[in-house]
This record gives sequence, structure tokens and C-alpha cells, in this order.
Amino acid sequence: MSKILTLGEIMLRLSTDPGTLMTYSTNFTGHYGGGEANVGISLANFGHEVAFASKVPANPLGVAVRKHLKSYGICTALLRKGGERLGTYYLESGVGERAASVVYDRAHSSFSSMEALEWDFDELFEDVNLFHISGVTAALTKDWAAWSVELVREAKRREIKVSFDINYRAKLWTQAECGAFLKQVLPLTDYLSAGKLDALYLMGIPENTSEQEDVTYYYEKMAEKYPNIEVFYSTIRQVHSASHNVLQGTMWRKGETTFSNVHTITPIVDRVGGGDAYAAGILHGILSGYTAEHTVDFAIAASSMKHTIHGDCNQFSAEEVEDFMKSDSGAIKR
Ligand code: KDG
Repeated sequence: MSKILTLGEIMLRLSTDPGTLMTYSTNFTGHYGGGEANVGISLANFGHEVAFASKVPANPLGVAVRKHLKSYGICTALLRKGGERLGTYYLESGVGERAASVVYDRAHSSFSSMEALEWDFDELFEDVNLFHISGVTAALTKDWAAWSVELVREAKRREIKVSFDINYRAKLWTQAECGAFLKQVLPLTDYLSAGKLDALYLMGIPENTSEQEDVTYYYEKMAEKYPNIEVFYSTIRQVHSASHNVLQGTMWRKGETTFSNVHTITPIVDRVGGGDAYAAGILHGILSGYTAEHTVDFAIAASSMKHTIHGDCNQFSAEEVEDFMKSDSGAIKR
């Protein structure tokens, strides 16, 4: 199995009870979240060797984060200790048509206020075959945007595959800032999580006015811009559905788009981290040498399963995902 490194901020998430507005909430449930940590946890559950690099405070919350990661078998040797505080975010879950809302309370966190990269590159990348990072990290500070580029450049120099998830967060930076960052990082990326909206608003790709089916049009245009990228992938939510509970995954590889089977999730327990579960499923398929069909079917099944449990990270093993793929009689074949 491959050794995977993911790097980013892990936060405490405090969620209101379902059906309770944040402004009236007196009760919050805690989970840990952060795009790169979520992807790492999924991949560890699928049997990969995963290290997570980050920084958490030297207090009981930092200890709790370490325990959380270790409980999934993640290597925490690269988890630095110190700084002021653990980043936190508050989540008011959406219900049906009403979208979720998020309040970030992550300024001055141990991770975002790092003054320099606190890892030696030899230590960070030792035996690593795949490095995964997301745009959330680059959005945190100007330093983190510069360090993200430095990190992927170093990974490429060491012939390590780079996986990047744009994961655009409008609360953290503007489209123009993100677009400028993407111009630096995408020429160094091998596997990219990006869809139509990323292509249109962050990568300056003109709207599809042709007869060509949308997903393929945007993948092809992105691939023309960045021929170094081997795999593009994204999910299509809400296919044929107003209630946002019908999920399909897509992936573009070697000039071809593959669509996954379609799952209907009723009820959705928690959709946060569904994209990270999909990303991890795609990476697992690539690392395991699955066919394109098996890769997208596995990834969308993993993402669908994530929607049925609370918290940001997926908790299912590869065997459980495969069993779900066989047992979900409601899944519509592509
Ligand atoms: O992709 C899920 C993440 O968005 C969530 O876990 C929190 O990383 C997070 C963020 O910064 O929004």
C-alpha cells in the first residue's frame, strides 16, 4: 500500500442540533473536521498508510485531536504542538431545501498563525507516494498560499504525485485570489478535484455554449489548460432531484469521462465531508489500479455512506463500501 501525506488545518466543529438555528442554539455537538484530515482518515480506513501534518495547541484540545487521528490509524509524528488555539467552526445543519450555514472561528489558530514551515522536507516526504492538499489551506493566510506552492513544488521535485482539491471557500478568500493561486499550483498537480463552477469562476473557462455535455466540456477545457493533470473528478449533486439527495460522481481520465452509478440517500444525516469522502474514494481507486468505472462507483458509494453518518470524516472500510455497492438495490446504473 502507498504512503500518503495530507497536510492542513484540523478544527473542532460545533454543530447545532438538527432543526435548531445557530442564533437560538444552546446545545452544540463536537466533531473534528478539516478537508485534508477528512481525506486522510478515509484513506486510512481503506487500508493505506497515512500521515497527517498540522499544528495543534499544547493543551487538552490538541491531545484530543491527536487521539482522534490515532483512532483511525493516522501517523501523527508530523503533528506539531504549540500556538494559541485550535481553530473552531460552528455548523447549523441544513434541512431539505434550506442550506447549512457555517461560522468560522479559526483566526489565530495554531495552524494558521505558523510563522514558518515547521517540518524538514526530508522528514515530511520520507517514503511518500502521494501528497494531498486543498485550497482551504492556501486560503488561510498569504504565507500558507506561498507555502502550499512550495510544498507541491518540493513534492514534484521528489516525483511524488500531487493531489489537489480546490475546495473553494468564499468565506476565506475571493475568487480572484483563489484564481491567482490556482495558476501556480495547477501546473504542478496530478489529480484535481474540480467541477463546472471551479472551471467557470476560478479558472476563467468560458461557458459551454456548444452541444457538448457539460461535465466533459469543462474537463476538456481544464485539461487543455493544464495537460499535466492526469485525473479530474467531481460529484454532481441533485441529479434529477430537488431534494439534493441524489448523488452521482464523475471522473475524467485519458480523455474520457466516466459517470458513476447514482445513489439516493434518504435521509441525509450530515453532508459535510461528502466531497472529501468522494476525493478519498477516487484516490483509493487510482492507487489500487481500479478501472475507471470501479473507481467512480467506489468513490460515490463512499460519499453516499458519509452522508448517512454524523461528523466530517468517513468511517467506513473499503470492504464496507464494496458491500454497500453490492447491496444498494436502489442505486441506478449509469
Ligand atoms: O470539506 C469539509 C470541510 O470543509 C470541513 O471539514 C471543514 O475544512 C473545513 C473548512 O475549512 O471548511
